Amino acid sequence: MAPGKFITLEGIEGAGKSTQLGLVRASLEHLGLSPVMTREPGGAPIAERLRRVLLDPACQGMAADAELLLMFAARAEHIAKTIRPALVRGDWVVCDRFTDATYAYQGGGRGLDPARIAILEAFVQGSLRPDLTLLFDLPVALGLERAGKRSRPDRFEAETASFFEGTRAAYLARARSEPGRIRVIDASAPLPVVSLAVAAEISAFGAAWRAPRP
Ligand code: T5A
Repeated sequence: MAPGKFITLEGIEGAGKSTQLGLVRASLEHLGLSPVMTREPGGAPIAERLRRVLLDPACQGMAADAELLLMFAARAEHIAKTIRPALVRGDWVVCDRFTDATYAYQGGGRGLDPARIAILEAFVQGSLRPDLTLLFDLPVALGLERAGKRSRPDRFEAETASFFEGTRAAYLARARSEPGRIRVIDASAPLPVVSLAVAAEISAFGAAWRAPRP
């Protein structure tokens, strides 16, 4: 059996990833697939417990290295319990955030050295990398305005605009370095326009892999 494919969604706060997840699922189901939908941090019982610590506003002031290691601890659990078993079964996996978020938030936002993140990436993931990543890009002010409608901001949503400028810049730098994998979607556009772009990307990627091989 062919291994499944791994699709991730990325972007700064309020970029609209969660809003588009249903459409991603529907586009894949249209191709006859039953994708496993998951998220980070989280996606497995112990990883979800680590997520609560990572997002808890009461944990403000956590050391950047501790935050980085907890992200990868949650990821190790998520890969072992959810992602790898699904891919081995031949299922497709759609994940709301993955390691590009670590390069963006802990690298671009917190200022940690990407070379150290790469060491943990290799240690925790081996050769596992997403096959396709949709990066929802929009100006920081607009993302924060959209996310700001929530009553109780989590630990990351409480960060400054300059933190998210660093995060966005790191995301865009990764997209420039891996244009084949990371597809940038203009998330500042009205919802129907973003949805059309998402459906086009997913359909093109899905159809290419679902097409009968000679
Ligand atoms: N994190 C995560 C790290 O620091 N390192 C890591 O390695 C990982 C994996 C996770 C946090 O963890 C951090 C990053 C995050 O801060 P989360 O709750 O999962 O926390 O946070 P987000 O994934 O950022 O979720 P958000 O809900 O903030 O962002 P979304 O999902 O991108 O935004 P969404 O879809 O909820 O949309 C926000 C609002 O905008 C509207 C929606 O209706 C909604 O009200 N909207 C639009 N409005 C107008 N036009 C459009 N095109 C719109 N699209 C959406």
